Amino acid sequence: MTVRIGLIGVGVMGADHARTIYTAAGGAELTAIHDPDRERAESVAKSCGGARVVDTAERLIADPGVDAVLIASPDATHAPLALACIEAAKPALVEKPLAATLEECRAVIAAEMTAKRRLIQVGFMRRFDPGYLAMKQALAENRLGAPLFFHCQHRNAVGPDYLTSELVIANSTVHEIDIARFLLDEDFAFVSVTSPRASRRAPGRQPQFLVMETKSGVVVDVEAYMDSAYGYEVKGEMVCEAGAITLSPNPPIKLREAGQEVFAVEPDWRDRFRSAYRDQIAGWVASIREGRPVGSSAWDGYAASFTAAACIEAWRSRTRTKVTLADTPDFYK
Ligand code: ISE
Repeated sequence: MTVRIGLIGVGVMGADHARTIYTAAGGAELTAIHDPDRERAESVAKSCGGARVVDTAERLIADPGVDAVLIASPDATHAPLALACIEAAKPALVEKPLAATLEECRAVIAAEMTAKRRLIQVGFMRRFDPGYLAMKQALAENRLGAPLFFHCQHRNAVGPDYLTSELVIANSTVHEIDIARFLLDEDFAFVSVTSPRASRRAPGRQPQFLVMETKSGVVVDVEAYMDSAYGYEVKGEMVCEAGAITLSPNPPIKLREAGQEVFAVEPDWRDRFRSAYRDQIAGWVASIREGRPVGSSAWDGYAASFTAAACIEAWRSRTRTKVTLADTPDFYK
């Protein structure tokens, strides 16, 4: 069975997903596209095999020729569209964050539980990155003993204008929150956040430094700097009792030239996580065909946003803040 995918939103990320489905997703085809900017939708459709352009997101979801929906529209639309997909009993891959508010996250979870079907996957693509997967495997083998620290760095070359100090947490470090939960298989108990002064390149937002303590006592720290100027970079090192596991830099080659050793740094996350995005879509398509969920669930999306909200509270109050997330419901285990 070929999974016929409808794509909502073809901005930066949506257009990239369209190309990934068109060029790399076996067993799936891009059948329909909706974007409020019709011209943009038509141009992406043309470059990706000629998918139909549909007038509204609601029509695309209801379209009998669409088996599953990829939601890559602005954050505020994620929850209403995810709810419409659950109502139509269609699986949906929702770009992160799951919703713009925690209340909306809870509404998506409640709808899925009422429907008694796991239909929502959240686009935390790092769970499909070969580096993080190898790290998870190494932890599972337990040769290095228990994890103690997880040091993370997350740098973007240039943050968008709308990115506030709070969004550095809710929009960017939410990736570290999700990947730490995935790798360590547990939730956070306490979080603290502090920030250096804003860079003169982006006076409107501060970089963030998060220290998050898991329930079993692992310390996860994240430096998040969205205006590094030099490129996009994500680092991770898991320090265990008897060794450490470090993500290798992504590029396959280094150059020695004119007295220097250099390697290229990707301009943004689409190149850095190219294979993760591809494997995420392939995993989603396979999960639809086989009827078993993969990747981040709606609960994982909620847990990440809930923890991010606790971090924002900790940043504003300058205090170590308790994370009061409920236990994962059995439905999501
Ligand atoms: C962006 O929205 C993403 O999702 C990227 O993966 C992340 O690294 C970046 O910081 C975000 O702004």
